[in-house]
Amino acid sequence: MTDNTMWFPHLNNNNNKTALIDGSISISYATLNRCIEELVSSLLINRADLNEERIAFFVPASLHYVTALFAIWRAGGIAVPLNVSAALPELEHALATAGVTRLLTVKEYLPRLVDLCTSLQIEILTLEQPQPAALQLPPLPQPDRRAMILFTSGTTSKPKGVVSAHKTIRAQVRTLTAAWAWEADDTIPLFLPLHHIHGIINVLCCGLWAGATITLFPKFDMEPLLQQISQHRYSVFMAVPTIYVKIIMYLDTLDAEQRELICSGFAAMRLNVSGSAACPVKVYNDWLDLTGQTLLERYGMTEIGMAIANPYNGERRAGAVGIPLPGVRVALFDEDHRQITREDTPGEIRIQGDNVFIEYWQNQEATTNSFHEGWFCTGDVAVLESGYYRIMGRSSVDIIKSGGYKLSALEIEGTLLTHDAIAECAVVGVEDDTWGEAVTAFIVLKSGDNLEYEGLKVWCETRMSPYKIPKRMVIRETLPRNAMGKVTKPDLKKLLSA
Ligand code: MCA
Ligand code: AMP
Repeated sequence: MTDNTMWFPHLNNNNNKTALIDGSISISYATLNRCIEELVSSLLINRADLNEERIAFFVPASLHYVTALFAIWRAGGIAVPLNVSAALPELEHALATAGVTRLLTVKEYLPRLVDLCTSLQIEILTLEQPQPAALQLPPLPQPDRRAMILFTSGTTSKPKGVVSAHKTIRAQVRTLTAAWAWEADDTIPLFLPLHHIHGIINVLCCGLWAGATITLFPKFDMEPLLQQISQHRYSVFMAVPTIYVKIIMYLDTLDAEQRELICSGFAAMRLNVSGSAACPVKVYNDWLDLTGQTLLERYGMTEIGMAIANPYNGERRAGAVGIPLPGVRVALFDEDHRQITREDTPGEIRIQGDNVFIEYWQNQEATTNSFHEGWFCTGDVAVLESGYYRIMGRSSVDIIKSGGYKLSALEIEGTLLTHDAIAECAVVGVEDDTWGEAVTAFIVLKSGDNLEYEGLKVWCETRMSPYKIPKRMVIRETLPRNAMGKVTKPDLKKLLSA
């Protein structure tokens, strides 16, 4: 097997080591591989290769999720993992944009999906019983073959589909498994959402590539998770800053003995990683005091996987994201596209390397606009200080990071504007100790209309994912605008702090 066609080396029918723990069930690599092969065969009935057919799956973290992802890859399709907490309009956007033709799910979710799939002419298959088929395995997918579409919010009103090829995913996984010394003895809990890179690549794919054992949680569930941690079940822990904040707050509610049991579980691990949003220096210090663990903070993005990280061996600097990961080229540029070579001068982070995605799905304009002279332009601003990058912010006020999720203010505004009582609105992220930024909606009502926050929240529930729903609503007579008529969002933020 050449390097270019390398498949997950531990996934084979003779490996009896535990790959996944799903509730009370342990699943070996051999069993997982057989499930994948069965589903590959069932997806391929009457054809030799899926030829980049887009197959979506709406499945919580489970053996079924992992089987679906790997079977679609192995059969030559493009995997479209869906957010299981998404509202119907968001699902419709993802399915229609990606041109999905089949959707895999579990019986429990059928009622939620049937009407939508019927209207989009998408065939639904349930994973509990894949269609029996004679075993057939096509050749391993070629490295340039498109493998996955993940939807990411940004500076447009609707999320864009980020397309990664097999070689992209392989580069991301191999870089991280080497940089963070993943090994088959590792054990890791996976409680992050499985429609984003952090859960899919950093935890699931890296763990399976290394032959490690991954315990699946349907979501972040503090008490059962910490109970297992107090039993020293894990060697590696990866989370967003909000999760560290929540654990620190929870530990504070416990008596000294209970707290010590949990902290000793973290202390015994070999690695705790924080990412997806800035880790406040206070959280880094509190975590060190409580557990003795020096958090390894890293920086990434759906379009590039992980790009910059504090070293596994070496100084892990609080408030900094570290140095470029092996194989990733990082440079800062000023607004005139001149590369910045001096330290202490802020600039936009631009990235090159095999880790970079190939395109936004069927959106040539967005793809072209996001690259400059071969560099992917992240929109994040950083500065190099004594050899380490420190993130200073983003070039757009329309991107909000809440609990690790990247949200588009424009997308939320677009939905709010369809409310009968709302005449104008502007959404901003307001600094928040738990969420990083809290979604805040400034609203001008139509004349004579009323709106209570609770009513707005209920209205939002069928129209957007729960984590996009504004945490706060401010009713205003007008919105501050500049001479061009554009809402001046920094002024809105100042209004709140005043
Ligand atoms: C839940 N809620 C939120 C969020 N999550 N509100 C704002 N922002 C959020 N992120 C709301 C719920 O709607 C609910 O509202 C209340 O908070 C409690 O919900 P619950 O589900 O109990 O919260 P939780 O389980 O504590 O969830 C917090 C969480 C979760 C575990 C931090 O948001 C999470 O898993 N975040 C990780 C996202 C992630 O993986 N991002 C990576 C993207 P109410 O009470 O009103 O009903 S990939 C990426 O960024 C790049 C590649 C990278 O660098 O990694
Ligand atoms: P996403 O599009 O969901 O992949 O989110 C990627 C964005 O998360 C990046 O563009 C950054 O703005 C942000 N991000 C990720 N890691 C960090 C970090 N360690 N510090 C600050 N921001 C981060």
